[in-house]
Amino acid sequence: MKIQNYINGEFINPLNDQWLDNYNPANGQVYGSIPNSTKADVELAYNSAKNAFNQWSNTTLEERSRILIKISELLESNLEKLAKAESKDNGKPVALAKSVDIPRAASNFRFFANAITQFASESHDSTGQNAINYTLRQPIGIVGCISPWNLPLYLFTWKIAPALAAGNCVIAKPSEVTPVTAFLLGDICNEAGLPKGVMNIIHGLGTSAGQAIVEHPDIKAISFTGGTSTGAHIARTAAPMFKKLSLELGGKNPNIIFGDCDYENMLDTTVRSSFANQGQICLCGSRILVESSIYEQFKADFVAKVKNLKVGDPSDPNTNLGALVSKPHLEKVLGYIDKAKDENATILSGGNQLSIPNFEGGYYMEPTVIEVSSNDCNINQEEIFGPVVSIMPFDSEEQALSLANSTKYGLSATLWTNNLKRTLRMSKRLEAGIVWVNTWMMRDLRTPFGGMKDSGVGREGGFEALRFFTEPKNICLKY
Ligand code: TXE
Repeated sequence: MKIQNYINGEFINPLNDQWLDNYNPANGQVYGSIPNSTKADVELAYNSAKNAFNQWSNTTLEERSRILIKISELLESNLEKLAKAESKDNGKPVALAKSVDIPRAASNFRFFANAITQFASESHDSTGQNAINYTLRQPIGIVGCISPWNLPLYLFTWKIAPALAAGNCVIAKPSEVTPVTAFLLGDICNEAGLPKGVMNIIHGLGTSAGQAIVEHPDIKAISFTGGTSTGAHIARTAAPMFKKLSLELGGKNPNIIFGDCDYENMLDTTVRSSFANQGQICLCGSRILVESSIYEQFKADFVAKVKNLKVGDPSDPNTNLGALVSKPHLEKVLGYIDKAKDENATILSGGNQLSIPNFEGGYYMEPTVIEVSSNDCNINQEEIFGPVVSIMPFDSEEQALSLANSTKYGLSATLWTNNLKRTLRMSKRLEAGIVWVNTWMMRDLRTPFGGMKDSGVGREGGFEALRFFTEPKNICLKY
């Protein structure tokens, strides 16, 4: 499969004619090539976006909304094809792509198509001064959207949809590891009637194509989801140009379980929050903290469930975990198991690479549960981003809070308890952008999404995303 850049509504080769291999994680085989784009390709995309901006930013909201809804419908009608493509590119189970990734991409477009028609700005009657102040929310212009490989189309569209809805033109770069569904989106945009140049998709490495987007002086806002160190690098690069930044970065999320919770629901959801998408979701609860009174029971029940998870062929509907996204990533995750052993942690389940019959070259790994005695170890402090969770006990609410907050990250936290007062107390004090109580990863697209501390800056979702992708201008009118 030959992937091309999508610029000005057309599919074109990179100007340097250089290409990168694209791998199928399920079997480790190369199955396609993608452009190794550079600054010159970004410049071409920028010029096409610039030419399109005047028309798009002046298109009526009804028309913008109609086109975005059409994109959403086309994503839905291509569900099967897109889900298979996502699975082949990323290694995730087809069933997961079909039930989560692709429907969510369609929802992103539908949601922001509607949200923009409800996006109001403020006005103030400046009493006693014979003046009215009102605020215009204007599109920023040309914006950059850079997304990761774990939820490829889901996160790509999470940025693009609000950017377009707000009237911007976009230069977007999917991860070089998972470019295919972003490539397929180009055709869908054309079919939906999105004017040429409004959306441009550049493929290639972060250090060249991504860096060129961030360095471009006239791309005034960057929405980025990815690793914390890459986010820090982007912030340093963008700072002298005073770009608007929204950075959604890593997590090391606590999953805090009290003895008074609804046990069966907690157990099933904790298996999911630990290993969904092979543990490669920034929201996965990778540090499980359990009240001492139920610790031994939880340990036995959880490990038994984890041992029953099926790892293998992503196209098999019974598969729970597919392949990890790439060989380097698998090696990185396995490296953390070695670190855990060095730190005398106890591997309760898994810990090894897996060879699956007929998929021998694939990047598979056993779902892994590690018991730790301290929160200071590597596996409790660093984002592993794979099918690896740690468990440890706590004795009191205060200790649970202290353990939960003792990492540099602050993306999400999950709390399992039926005690209302404790819920209110703890939710307030947890250092996280999102707190789930008695559930996990239940999303309402109207809510703000993002993290504290090293998990990023800014919030996306709902009107927060539309605020990010617009420039507020105050107009003071004296009468
Ligand atoms: O991410 P990168 P990587 C975490 C996770 C993972 C680690 C590294 O812990 O192990 O990050 O993953 C582009 N200028 N998350 O290396 O590098 C890159 O091409 C502009 C958490 O894959 O952050 C890709 O499109 N762009 C996470 C995107 O950034 C650059 C999801 C993300 O890649 C760039 C993924 C540069 N200089 C990984 N360098 C989450 N928060 O959900 C890279 N890119």
